[in-house]
Amino acid sequence: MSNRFSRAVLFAALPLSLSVSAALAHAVLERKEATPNASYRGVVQIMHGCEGKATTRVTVTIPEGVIGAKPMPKPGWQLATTKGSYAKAYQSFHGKVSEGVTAITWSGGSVGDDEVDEFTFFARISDDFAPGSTVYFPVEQECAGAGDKGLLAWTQVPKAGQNPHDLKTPAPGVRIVAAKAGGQAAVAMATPVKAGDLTIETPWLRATPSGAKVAGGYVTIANGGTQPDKLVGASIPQSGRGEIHSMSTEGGVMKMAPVEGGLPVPAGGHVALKPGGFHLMFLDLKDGLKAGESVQGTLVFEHAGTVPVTFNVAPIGAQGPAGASGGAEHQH
Ligand SMILES: [Cu+2]
Repeated sequence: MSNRFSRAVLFAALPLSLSVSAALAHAVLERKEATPNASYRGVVQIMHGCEGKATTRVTVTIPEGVIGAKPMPKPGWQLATTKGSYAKAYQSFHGKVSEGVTAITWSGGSVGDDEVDEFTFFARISDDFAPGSTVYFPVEQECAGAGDKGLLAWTQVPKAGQNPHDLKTPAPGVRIVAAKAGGQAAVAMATPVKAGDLTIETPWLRATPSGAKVAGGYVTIANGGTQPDKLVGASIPQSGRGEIHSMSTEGGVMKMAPVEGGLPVPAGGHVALKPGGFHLMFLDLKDGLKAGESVQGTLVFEHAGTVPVTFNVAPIGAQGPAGASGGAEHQH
C-alpha cells in the first residue's frame, strides 16, 4: 500500500477537527485489546518517517504492570533492552517476578518515509489492570538526518476525562478487556485443590455491577472418601459474610434461601454449586469484583476444615467460569 493511498483513506475516515500531523503520524500498536493475566503480542507499526526522512530507531517503553517482556529480533536492526526493577512483585507462571525488561530499542536499520514496518515484542499483562482500563506503551521514533524534527516521542497519555484525539503525540494504547468465557485468552483454569478426601474444582465468582452489595460464587466439590462431609461456610476478603444458598422456583418465582446446617457432600459423590442452583452468596460487599481478577478465599467444611481456594472472576452474568470448555456446563 503506497503512502499516498493510506493518506487518502485516513482523510476519508477521520473527523476534520483532527490535526493532519496527529492523524497521520501515529506510531500504533496492531492489537488494541488485551486480557489481564494473559500474554500480549505487541506489534509497533511505524507508518512513516519524520519530515520525509527514514526511521532509524524505534524504542518502546514497557509500562509498570506489564511483565516478562521479550523483543523479537529483526534482521538488519540491532536490538537493545533496558532491564530494571518493577515497582512491586507480580505473579507469573514460575512464581513471583520483580524485575524485567522496561524498554526495547531497535536501531541501525531503515524504514523509508514511504514504507511501513513492524517491531514485535511479547509480554504478559498482569492482573493489575482491570477490564475497561487502558495501558499505554510510549514509543520513540528517530529519523537520521532530520535535524531537530528527527525525534518523534509518541509518549503522551490522556489525563482523566481528556479525549485522546486531542493529544498531538499520543502513546499507543491497549484497552484491557475481560477474558471471554470459553475464549482462547481466558483465564487459565486453576488446578483442582485437594483437601483430604475432597477435590475442589473451578471455584469462580461472578463480577458485580458497581454498587452491588452481594456476589454469587460457584464451585464443584467431589468427595472420594467413605465419610460424608458438609460445606458449612465460605469467605472472600471483599465480603463481610459468606452464606450457602439454595435456589428454587415457587409459583414461577425464583427464591433463594440459606442452606440450614450446611450442604452435604456425600461419600463417593459430588455437589455442584452453579447458577440457578446451590451457590455461595457473599454479602456486605465492600469492593466490587471485576472480571479477570482472581480472589483468594476459603471454603469451610465440617470435617476437612478451612480450605484456601482461588476464585476466578467471570464477567457479569456469566453462566460458567472463565475458561471453561463448553462441555463443562450443564443445562437445567
Ligand atoms: Cu443467594
